[in-house]
Amino acid sequence: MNEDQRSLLLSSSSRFPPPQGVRLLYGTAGFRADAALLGSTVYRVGILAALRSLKMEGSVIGVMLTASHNRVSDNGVKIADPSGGMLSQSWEPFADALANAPTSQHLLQLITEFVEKENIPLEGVRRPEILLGRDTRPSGESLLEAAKQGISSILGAVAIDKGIVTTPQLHWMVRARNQGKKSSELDYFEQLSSSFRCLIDLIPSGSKISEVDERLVVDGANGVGGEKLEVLREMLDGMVVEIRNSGKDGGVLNEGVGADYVQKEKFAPHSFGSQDVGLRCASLDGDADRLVYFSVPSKSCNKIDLVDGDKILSLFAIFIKEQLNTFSEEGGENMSSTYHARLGVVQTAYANGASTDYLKKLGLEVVFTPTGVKYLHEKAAEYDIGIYFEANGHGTILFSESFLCWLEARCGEFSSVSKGSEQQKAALRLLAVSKLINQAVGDALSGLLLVEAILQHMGWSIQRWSELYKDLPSRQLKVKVVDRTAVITANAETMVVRPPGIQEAINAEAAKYPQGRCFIRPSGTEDVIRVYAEASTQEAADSLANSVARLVDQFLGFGSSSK
Ligand code: 16G
Ligand code: MG
Repeated sequence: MNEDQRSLLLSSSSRFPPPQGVRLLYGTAGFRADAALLGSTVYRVGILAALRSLKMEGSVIGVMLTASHNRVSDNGVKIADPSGGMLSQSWEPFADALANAPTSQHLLQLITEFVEKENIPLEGVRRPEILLGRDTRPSGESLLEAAKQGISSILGAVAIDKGIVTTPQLHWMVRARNQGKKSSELDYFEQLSSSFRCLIDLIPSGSKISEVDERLVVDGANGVGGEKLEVLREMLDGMVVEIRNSGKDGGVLNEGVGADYVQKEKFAPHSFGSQDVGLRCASLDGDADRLVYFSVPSKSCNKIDLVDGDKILSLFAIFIKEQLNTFSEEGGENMSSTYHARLGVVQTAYANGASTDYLKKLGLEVVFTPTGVKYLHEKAAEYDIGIYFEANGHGTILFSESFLCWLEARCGEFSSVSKGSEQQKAALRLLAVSKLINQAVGDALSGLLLVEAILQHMGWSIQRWSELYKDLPSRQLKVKVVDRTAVITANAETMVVRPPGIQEAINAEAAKYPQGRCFIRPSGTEDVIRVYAEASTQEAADSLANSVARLVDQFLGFGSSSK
């Protein structure tokens, strides 16, 4: 590292001293904390992003300022790699070390060692480029400044501010830019709206939905998703969408609103209620990378019928499978080449057991990974079509390059020999899905449009969709413990290997209840252990969750060390 670079780093970092007595971790999806603590972390992430760009031969890297569904006083920062996916896990320890370096000297030493170890061409010819995005949090603006300072403390690095965007928009832009494709926000909206239109135009003529089902009401969590959906709505003629909680009417981000609230509490969000009985409703989270649907079944209470990520996954899987089946039906063998597309479904331990049974009965290959998009995404990318969803509503569908090439070729072939055939329509639909659904990360806006297109295609109401299977009752709890890192899990978080003895105790509890299933895991975003239980009745699920929470407290709680 040359002298100019050293002194630049030393002088700029002295303006962003780290907070005292706080240890910040990159966690499941980036750093998250009270916004007041994050200035130095965001500045340092700016440095890391510039180094990552240099390491990746000048590819564009993304930095997103958001704390998703957390309260408005929090904020966070995460990094998008050149593919648009999450930062490579191999760099996470460096991110942790960087965030926690106590002084500018320590910081400089860490960077120098890392640059050497990773062979990062600091004085090369490349100009690292970083796309910056932020959600609607008031702290976003000053943290943006910190990120810019971090980026410009690597000589030659350039920050490009994309303003207020959803998390998936930023990931999409990074991916598109690195692929040499059009990558502006308008391009994003145009791609979504034109592929949606294509799916609608290909709806079989017999499919009809009733008038009441034409209307969709969306809860924008008082975050960035609502305002972006308003723009998108202008480009979608014929879609009736009402947007509430768009943040304009004084509502607070994520307070009693949003996908996380709706999914965990199973209550209608603020400004939804008895006037909405029977309507199809959807809820986004604060940065619009999660989507759940719901309906209000009766006027008498605020309880909802939740249609979660598992059911979105099931809807997508049915539709994709229907299209793939068309290729093997009569006439399909006339194609010049066949392609046995591998379709896979990826879930986590939080997936409702009823959804997994349902998907397996459809004949689908279902695999499990630990919680966190980076794990699900990586697994889904192993298939020609990999559909992944967390129950909380984060998910997407990934298409392999080779399958897309095959589809493109088939479309060309069909248009000369069997124009208008079912096979051609199926190929066109799958291509449209691959353009509509975000290939970089789960995206509530593109997911919403795909759900809407498929429901119209099937002629289904939300009630018909919800009845695909009946969720097993479940309960989630969290328990404060002395040290959550003492819990080590295995088998996609379905069993605990440490501390010894606790898994046997959990098994013994679960065995007491019909269809009882329970697991615990350390949260990656909060300092707690999470407990998930499901069983054949709500009372049983509650009771199982409570007894396992007590076990967690006995083994790991504040009284545990003296026992
Ligand atoms: C983050 C993850 C989400 C996961 C959640 C779990 C990403 C982009 N987001 O929000 O996938 O479900 O954390 O939180 O990876 P927890 O570890 O606190 O339960
Ligand atoms: Mg989110």
